[in-house]
Amino acid sequence: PEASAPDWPGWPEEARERYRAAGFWREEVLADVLARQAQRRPDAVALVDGDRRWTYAELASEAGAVAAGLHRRGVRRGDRVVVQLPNRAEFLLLWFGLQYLGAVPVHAMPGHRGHEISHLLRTTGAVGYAVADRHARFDYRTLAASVLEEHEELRHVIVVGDTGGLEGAVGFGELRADAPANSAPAPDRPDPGDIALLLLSGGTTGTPKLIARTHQDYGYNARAAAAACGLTADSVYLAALPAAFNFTMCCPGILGTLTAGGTVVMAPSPAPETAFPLIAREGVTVTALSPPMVPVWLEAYADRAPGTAELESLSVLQVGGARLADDLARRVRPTLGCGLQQVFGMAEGLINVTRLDDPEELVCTTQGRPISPGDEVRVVDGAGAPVPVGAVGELLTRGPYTLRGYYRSPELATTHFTPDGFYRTGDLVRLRPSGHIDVVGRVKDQINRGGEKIDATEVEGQLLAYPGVSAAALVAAPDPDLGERSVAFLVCAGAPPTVRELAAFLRGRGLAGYKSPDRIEAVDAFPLTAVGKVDKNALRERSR
Ligand code: J2J
Repeated sequence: PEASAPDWPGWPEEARERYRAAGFWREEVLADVLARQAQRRPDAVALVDGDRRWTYAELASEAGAVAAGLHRRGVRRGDRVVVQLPNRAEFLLLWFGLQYLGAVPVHAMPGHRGHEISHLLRTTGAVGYAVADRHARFDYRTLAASVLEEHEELRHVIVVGDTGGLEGAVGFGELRADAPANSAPAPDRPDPGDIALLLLSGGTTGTPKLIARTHQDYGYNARAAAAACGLTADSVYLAALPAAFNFTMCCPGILGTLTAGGTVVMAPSPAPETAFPLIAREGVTVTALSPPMVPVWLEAYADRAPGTAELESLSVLQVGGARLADDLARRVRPTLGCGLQQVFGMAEGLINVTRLDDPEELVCTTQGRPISPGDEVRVVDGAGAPVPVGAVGELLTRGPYTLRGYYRSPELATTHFTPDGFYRTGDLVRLRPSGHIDVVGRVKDQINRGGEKIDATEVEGQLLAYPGVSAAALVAAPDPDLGERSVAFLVCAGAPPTVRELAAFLRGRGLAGYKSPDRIEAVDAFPLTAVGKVDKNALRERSR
């Protein structure tokens, strides 16, 4: 019997019974996914990183060794560990090591800095923080050193690579070597209804919100997404977007591929120079990109000498995270020679995908339909009343892998959820008669910068700290490459800062770089709506 932890509202008993009876939820934890494959296909390749490879048996044994090392250092079931690692094998070795212990990875993005990491540590009370030594010209050890000082509960800093003498840090290799052979700790098995991982939401309330995903809901998400994407034991998935992203992790991504018994290949970057040779060498069959990379891939492949067949093995290119333009969508199959699958998902749960056998017109112009028969979707007007099929409204959803409330944020229960448990996505959509969804806009105060979500309120709070700035509003402006870029409207005494000055200032405050405004517009005052709020629609018009 899974008692719903006080940290987050789980599903009501009636729904839990329904999801179990329908077979959506199983009496399984995420560690079982790997353990089962290690039994069934011990010698099949599970994971590839550069020249390093792990069979399922090896991956399971490594995860056990990592679990043992963590256990010896005092990490226990239910403990939270913030994981901020690039796409390297260690991401998965640590992730499954934590799963083997029943400990909870908290997914941070590579671009996060002190502001975001401190928030994650504070909100979750994490005992551990895992980083790479250096990645993408940034030294994560300096970040680790600064948060170590501020967070008392943080006892373990794990560094993949060289600890650089950072006090209190343990090297990933050392952690693993600590464990004598066959010393996996006695299983302290979590309940399938327990939290298996914590994901960060795009957020629209001023501080990033966390999403608790349980073993049974995330395990189902992986299975349902793998089925909708046609994954099998022959599938080879290239993890090109950050592994910590819910899309890359589970839709179907890494976990879906392992669920199907396939192979996961870690790509350090989605750039064609890196990804194309990996696809050719490893026989990659499926990968996922965010929309800004699509024209980059199309152009790079069109420029290849005639007859190159680097992408020959690729059968599906998934694209999601932001709206893909129809004309780009139409060029995927003719240029890359593979199928397109649009993915409209969210860390909160609901995943929509176009099916591989959908008519080309739907594949190129819609963002898919829900992956599970248990997904319920409603499209409503501003007053919460359903709109007719074909009309635009806000998408509401509930289902077997969609949250019922944020982690440690009871105050968001009424703003982000309906009384009957539907999550308000903040997305404006139109439903086709086939059930396919067109994403046409949003009501949430967010900028979607090529798939990276920026919470306007959070950044505005930071902008107000800039000397002389008395009011700030961040809005999205259309951008040919990223879809959207951020524009900061500032009311300031004296000359406004330049983009670079502001970026340096925000970096100094520990804010992730992608949240820095792309453009600055100084104004004397903001246009106001009839009720006296900043008229962001008017600002958006002005930013075009
Ligand atoms: C338009 N907007 C989209 C799309 C997401 C799979 C894929 C993406 C995410 C993700 C994810 C969109 N067209 N195809 O978690 O598992 C916008 C919507 C949505 C928000 C969620 C996955 N795909 N979006 O992007 O939690 O506004 O998840 O509500 O980062 O991205 O953002 P996030």
